[in-house]
Amino acid sequence: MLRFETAGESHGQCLVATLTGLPAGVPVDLARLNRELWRRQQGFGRGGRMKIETDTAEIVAGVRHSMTIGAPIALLIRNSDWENWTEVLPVENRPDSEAHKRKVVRPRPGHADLAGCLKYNLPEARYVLERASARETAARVALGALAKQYLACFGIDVLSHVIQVGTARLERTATWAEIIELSRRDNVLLGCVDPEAESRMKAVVDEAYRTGDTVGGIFEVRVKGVPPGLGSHISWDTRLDGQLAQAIVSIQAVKGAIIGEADEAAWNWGSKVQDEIAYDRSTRAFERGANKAGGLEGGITNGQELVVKGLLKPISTLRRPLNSVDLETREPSPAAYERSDVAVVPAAGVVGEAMVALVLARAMSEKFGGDSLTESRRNFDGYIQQIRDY
Ligand code: EPS
Repeated sequence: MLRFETAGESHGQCLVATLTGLPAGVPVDLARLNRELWRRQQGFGRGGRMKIETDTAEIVAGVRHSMTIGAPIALLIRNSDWENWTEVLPVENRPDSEAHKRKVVRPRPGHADLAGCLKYNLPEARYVLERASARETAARVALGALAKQYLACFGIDVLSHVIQVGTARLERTATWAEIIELSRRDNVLLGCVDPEAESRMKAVVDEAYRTGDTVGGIFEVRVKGVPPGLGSHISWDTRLDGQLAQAIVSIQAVKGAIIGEADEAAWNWGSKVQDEIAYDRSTRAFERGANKAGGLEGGITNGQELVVKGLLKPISTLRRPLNSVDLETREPSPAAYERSDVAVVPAAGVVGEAMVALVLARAMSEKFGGDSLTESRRNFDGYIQQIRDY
């Protein structure tokens, strides 16, 4: 079983992450991994922090000669900003520590600040926000890049694009070719395939900058080459749609996930939202006229493209702060403002890709097993033949 874990705080020394369960022999391309980290840092609406960081991963275990060896993979991503925080967040307490603390005593509505203070019995929110921060998603993207490289061995590709920022929406379906082209760009504005829609999205972010506000949106993750039969209808926790929804909603600021066109299906007639089944005798393949289900039926992949959307609420740190309460005086007080992002939808899409890739990689390793890639591929090829012969 594939397992992963991350550790690290936003202004600590580094982020660290481990991934256990990949078979030996998976090719690992560090430049490709770092390109994913770069993609996560892009987009109009990111704050000053992204000018400080140039995220790069150091793999310290589990990969040798550009190949997995079957052992746990461990990696770290250093925080360049750490040099500005060594006195604020030292590991060992010092006599002068109190003077250097940067306390956050006016919790931000919508952030983990207050709930985290209550739960962990902390007098102020610094330690809470350090870990709640979306900085952690850099570690997820690094692990997701490894999962993507494993999936690529089976012809599976995971990508994303932005379909909405605030009220500005892409009003058509993006083609796979457009999404590939988008992923190769060296200039990322808002991660939308359509220039006209993207300029409307930019106008919304401009307005947020002007008014001291923030804005959310919707990203869509698409996966090509998924075989039928990943996940299972047999139990609530084996359903792949549920696993994907959890993975997507676990991303900081993401509050909803949509599988396929579920948002349209919810108000439509049953006769209008299912993908009818046909059979081509010459290719011996089942076919669908559409993919409204987003490639999942009964919690099982059906061989169609996988489509999952993430709904991102606006970032909760506002330059024009909302009402809050001072934790020390208990008096009404505007919420704290720390340097922050204004819009992060394209970056969240890249994190969404990583989370989907990790869930799919786990489902693939569960179904096809194998201690080496050769063994996994043999099992995979045998299963694909079984599907062809069905
Ligand atoms: C974040 C606040 C900002 C973001 C950060 C998430 O960081 P800082 O407080 O250092 O300006 O830039 O995101 C990242 C650092 C990142 O790598 O995505 C927050 O409070 O969640």
